[in-house]
Amino acid sequence: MKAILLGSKRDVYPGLIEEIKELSKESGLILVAERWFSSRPHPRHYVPKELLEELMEEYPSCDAIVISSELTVDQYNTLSTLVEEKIEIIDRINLLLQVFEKRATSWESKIETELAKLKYLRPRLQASLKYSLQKERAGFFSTGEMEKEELIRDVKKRVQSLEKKLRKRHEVVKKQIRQRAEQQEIPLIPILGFYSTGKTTLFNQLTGNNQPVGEEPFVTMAAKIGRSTIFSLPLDFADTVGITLLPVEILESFRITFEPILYEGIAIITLDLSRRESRILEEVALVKRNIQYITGQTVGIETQNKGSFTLIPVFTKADLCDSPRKKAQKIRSVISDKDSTNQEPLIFTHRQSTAQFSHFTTRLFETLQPFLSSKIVETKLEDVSPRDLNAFYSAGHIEKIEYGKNGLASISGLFYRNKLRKILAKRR
Ligand SMILES: Nc1nc2c(ncn2[C@@H]2O[C@H](COP(=O)(O)OP(=O)(O)OP(=O)(O)O)[C@@H](O)[C@H]2O)c(=O)[nH]1
Ligand SMILES: [Mg+2]
Repeated sequence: MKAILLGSKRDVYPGLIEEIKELSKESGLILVAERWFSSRPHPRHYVPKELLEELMEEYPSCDAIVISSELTVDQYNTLSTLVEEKIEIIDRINLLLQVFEKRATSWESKIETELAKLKYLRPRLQASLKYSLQKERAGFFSTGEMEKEELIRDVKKRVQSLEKKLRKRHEVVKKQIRQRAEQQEIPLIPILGFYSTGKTTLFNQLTGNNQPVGEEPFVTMAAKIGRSTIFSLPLDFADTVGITLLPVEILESFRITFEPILYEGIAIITLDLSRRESRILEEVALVKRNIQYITGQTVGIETQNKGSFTLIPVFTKADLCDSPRKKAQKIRSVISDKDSTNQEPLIFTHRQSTAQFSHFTTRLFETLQPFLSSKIVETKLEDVSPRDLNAFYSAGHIEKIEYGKNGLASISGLFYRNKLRKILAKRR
């Protein structure tokens, strides 16, 4: 399908022009032209009328118009009328939902996508009914209107039923994940970020998983938890669905994907160094906004303020960038809420040498450790009987062990606080 991409330079989302192009490609649209007009979007038809007429003349065989932002219901309807409904009008949200639909394979992601689609459709249907009713004499319904009324009622019912299903599932998932956390006492660190920023690639490498990766947007459509045993202590990570700008009511449909795994108050955010700096900064702002919406917590980058959600930036795809360290340092100095950021940024590349990867994981652990201090304790214990040693090994990482003349050991290392507490209680 041939399409023209249209947007206002004054619209709030200028850094992610690449995103709309990637999504268009993913939806099978061939962009034959793009125009960025400098006026504000028109309140009734978004695109200036003259520009629209000019383009219709220039590209008579075009099948669709892609609008880089979300259209209001009124803008959508007026614009459709202006092109005499011969050309499909696709706004950014519609485009995103098309991609989600293509990607959704699990029960959960299918339900989430259908709900999001219906929520997008409902006000548009209502507006379209109102519009047709205005043209009719009051009190008279033609068959078309009756059908529309019925359709709106059906959509409402379906939305309610899907919401109920998701709420139930949400409760189950949340309970399962919390139980898992309580039993295992190992922190869960989600890897968040925009689509195609290398979340799954990082997750696979940290946990030894083999989840699908790919250049296309939204390859991952459901969260996946995996354990990493390459650090001093075992750590759990969660691969997640890419984040992007979504209107709140649509974001709500995807709550179940994120909310149950965001309980630790800390996450990694992957930032693709091959993207433009302005795009990366916008991605950071949007990820922060989404987490804030979902968790109700304020979100900071590398902050240690109590009660606030912390994001640890990991810069990815360094091999696709000329001076990755310089770029990462610059971005970090803008986004970080930490007082001093003299440490080097965390940089990850998929084909790092073993030594580079080991350096990365050491640095990652050092960065995460202070945030997990309520769970991890560094301690030294005297007079440990050799028969208790196994229990200590399973509670953490013994760095040093020394035997005294009495046959008892003194050990020091890093331990999970709760596990240690349980062992010590048994010894008493
Ligand atoms: N050159 C290069 N490519 C990378 C690197 N890391 C990931 N990629 C590629 O980037 C693409 C996206 O990687 P993914 O790990 O699937 O990204 P994601 O963030 O999980 O993407 P979604 O699941 O779609 O949200 C894939 O084609 C990867 O092979 C890297 O360090 N260097
Ligand atoms: Mg992925």
